Amino acid sequence: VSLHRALTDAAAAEAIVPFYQPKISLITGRIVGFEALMRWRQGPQAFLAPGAFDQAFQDPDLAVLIGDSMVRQVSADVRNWHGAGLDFGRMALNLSPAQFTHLDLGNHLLARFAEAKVAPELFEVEVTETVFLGRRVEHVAPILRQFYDAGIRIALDDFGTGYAALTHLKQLPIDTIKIDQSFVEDIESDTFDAAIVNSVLELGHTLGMQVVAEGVETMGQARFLAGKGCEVVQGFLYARPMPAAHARDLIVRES
Ligand code: G
Ligand code: G
Ligand code: MN
Ligand code: NA
Repeated sequence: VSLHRALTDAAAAEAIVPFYQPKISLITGRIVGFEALMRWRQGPQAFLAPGAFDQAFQDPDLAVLIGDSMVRQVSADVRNWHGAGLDFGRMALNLSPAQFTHLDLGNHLLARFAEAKVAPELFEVEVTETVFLGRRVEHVAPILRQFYDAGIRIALDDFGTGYAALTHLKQLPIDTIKIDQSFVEDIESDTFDAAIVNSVLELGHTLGMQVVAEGVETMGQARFLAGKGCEVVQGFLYARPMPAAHARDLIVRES
């Protein structure tokens, strides 16, 4: 079967599942939120990351199908955790350009949250700069405003790797900037990366935004980031993305 067909079937069978990776405060050491990341279940212990199948996302219908399946499953997990009185901070959902262009996404996402009986205030959405390409920004801006007004936070993902349009920071209701892991990797040895990270932290903080560093793998990187005033980090140093049951255990243990 083709990859496209296999993924369509997988989405219908809910075999594309969310894994969860915590975001950690460098100030308190505590979990301040999670990011939901899709994984394709191949067997009881075998999961594929999206890099292995994301070329199929060129088809917007498939991207929407899988994105919506993720939204439903993540909402159900959030409902479960919140209903049990667990404090996990905010749950971040990645949204792709296809979800913005092929759906009435503003109303759709809020309807999904209502169906699952979860408050929008429990969520953050992560968008990359690719959702603003061309003149899409005119379509996307009011949707982000609708999310923002409903209490959902907005994060700009992979910051600095795309069309670094600083005008987006000015025009859109952005709460959080996520520094891409490519800038974090060599932060201790590469003076360009260090300067870029430092500038993004300063820019974000001056604008009243939270700045999250991604891909933190070593204590050295974490210390460096803390020294530059970064408050929130995410990466293998703290935890890899994990299945829902493990994330729940982690929240119970840490609270
Ligand atoms: O988990 P991993 O680092 O392999 O994710 C790779 C990419 O896939 C990331 O850029 C991430 O934004 C994207 N991605 C992961 N989960 C989702 C999801 O649920 N929906 C969308 N639209 N993109 C996702
Ligand atoms: O594009 P986005 O930032 O949404 O994708 C995050 C991706 O980064 C996920 O696929 C996740 O599995 C991966 N990731 C998370 N933490 C680390 C890390 O510390 N190191 C590396 N190499 N990848 C990471
Ligand atoms: Mn992300
Ligand atoms: Na990223």
